[in-house]
Amino acid sequence: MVSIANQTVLITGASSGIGAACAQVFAAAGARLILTARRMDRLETLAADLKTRYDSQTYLLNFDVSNRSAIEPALQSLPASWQTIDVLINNAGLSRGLSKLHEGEIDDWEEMIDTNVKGLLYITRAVLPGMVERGKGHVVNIGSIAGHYTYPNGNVYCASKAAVRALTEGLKMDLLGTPIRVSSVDPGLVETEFSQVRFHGDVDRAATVYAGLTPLTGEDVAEVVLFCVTRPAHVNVGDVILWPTDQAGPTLVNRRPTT
Ligand code: NDP
Ligand code: 8X3
Repeated sequence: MVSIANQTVLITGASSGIGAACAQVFAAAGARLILTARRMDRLETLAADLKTRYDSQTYLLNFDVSNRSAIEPALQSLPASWQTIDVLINNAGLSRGLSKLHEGEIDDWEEMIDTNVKGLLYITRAVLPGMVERGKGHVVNIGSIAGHYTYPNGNVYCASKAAVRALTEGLKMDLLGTPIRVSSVDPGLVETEFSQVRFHGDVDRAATVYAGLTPLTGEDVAEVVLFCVTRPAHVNVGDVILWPTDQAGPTLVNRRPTT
């Protein structure tokens, strides 16, 4: 295992769920963290917690990953001591809606594609040249089982994660001959705010997604991300599919009766 201590790790979507768990796990391992999201109050609370627990150094950036013109200025605003990014965790993402394509909300599609695909591209395009120039870096994309297996009514979300899978593969090819590594961690059901966002704030409907089964936690995913980036330099973990034990397919889950 190679140490991540004092390496600079940029995590998108660190205000919740898997991204916030990555912040915790990487802070515990001694990394310096650039945390990004739209909800700055969440990031501030998280950074204070990381300072108390681990005496972590953090730098917060407030931008929408789908706002192309916001990303370069945000990264350029980093102080010199934060400009060298060693690890980029492309985590920010969301699903909106779960409906047949011919009944889908086009605004929902736009938001998913703009965030999950275009946002990931924008931030990668901004961060990666520095890694290539320095001959050091690792990009970890948070994909999904949805990028491997399409499920009914998942159409556009699944397509966005299939795009992430293609981009991970393409990036690895384009970076061949450089020491830059590219990984994808692709979980099944993880209990976060994901389903609340998918169902536009319907907390009760979101809870039914995880009812009677034991889903993954954000920390389960974060530990695999840490595993990927702490392998020796000659080892590139390409793609990890991470299932809850209670899940064997996107719609094939083991639910115990709830009373
Ligand atoms: P959460 O809703 O808990 O967290 C999503 C994070 O993404 C938040 O921090 C949110 O921050 C950020 N985000 C969303 N849209 C934007 C945007 N336009 N600009 C900047 N940040 C944004 O969900 P998860 O933690 O579950 O999701 C994280 C990733 O994991 C996503 O890519 C998701 O697709 C993927 N995933 C999730 C699974 C699950 O079952 N939960 C399974 C497989 C993959 P803010 O709103 O403050 O901007
Ligand atoms: C999130 C997991 O199965 O809800 O990517 O699409 S799933």
